[in-house]
Amino acid sequence: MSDVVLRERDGPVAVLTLNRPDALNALSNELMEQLVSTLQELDRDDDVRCIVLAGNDKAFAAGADIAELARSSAIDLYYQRRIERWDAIRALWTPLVAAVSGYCLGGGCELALACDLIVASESAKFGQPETGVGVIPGAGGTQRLTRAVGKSLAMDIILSGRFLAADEALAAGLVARVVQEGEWLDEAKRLAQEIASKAPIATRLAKEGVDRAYEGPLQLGLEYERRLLYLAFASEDAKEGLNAFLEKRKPEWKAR
Ligand code: DAK
Repeated sequence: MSDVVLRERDGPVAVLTLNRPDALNALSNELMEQLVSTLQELDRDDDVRCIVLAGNDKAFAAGADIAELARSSAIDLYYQRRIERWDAIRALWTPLVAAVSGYCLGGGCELALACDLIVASESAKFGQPETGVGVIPGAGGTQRLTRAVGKSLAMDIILSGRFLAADEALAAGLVARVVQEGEWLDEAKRLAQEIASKAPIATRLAKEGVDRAYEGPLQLGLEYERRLLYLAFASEDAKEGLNAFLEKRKPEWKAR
């Protein structure tokens, strides 16, 4: 594969690293295509139980590639099927941890928000500065950011273009964990291994349940959750997990 997305594997955890450091990992069409096809390939591999998506110390990603946007028409973007790629990320079964250091802006912030949770360095800066270049957040930013941090702060970030520091992002509920500079990737990998060690089917169903809470009204979410619970309860892994606890041993997951 091209080197704009690097890939490594540590047991059940895959780590993908965005690799356009000279452009602060701006999300070019090529990068997004590679990223989504790699994610889909990993998602089909039952042995991959969690994926970490990382940038580098200076940037997770500073947004869509502005040079590319500047020379594209709306119809070009439409034909490039850009929106479908974002839908494909939303459809992944495998839990996705964003590991963020430095700039996480525009489409980069939307990409982190499309992951299941964010681990951030103290140096991380989140923002949706699109109106500063004449566009708006178009890959879920007006929706996901608003749900994550509430209307007032989302309006502030989106309309003023100001960057949110990591501690503010933590207080607002945008990120799950903030760690010291230099620790962000290790922490994300540790967390991914922890997620990967849990019962696979239950993990997938729990993720789906949280997504429903995030995406729809409460009553529908509660009904959805009940169905997910019965499905999880019917798995062999549920019997194994419950019995292992009672027998004071480590469970052996079969993903059945
Ligand atoms: N695109 C392309 N190149 C970028 C870039 C970007 N978003 N951000 C930075 N770069 C490049 C710079 O041009 C520079 O390249 P050289 O001049 O060295 O060749 C290099 O990265 C280093 O950047 P700076 O020299 O600017 O570095 P500084 O430390 O001075 O400033 C900065 C860092 C992050 C504050 C600054 O680079 C900046 O403001 N960047 C732009 C941030 C921004 O406005 N992002 C929002 C872009 S709009 C869509 C879905 C999503 C979107 C669109 C469509 N569809 C589904 C259709 C999303 C839109 C956006 O994200």
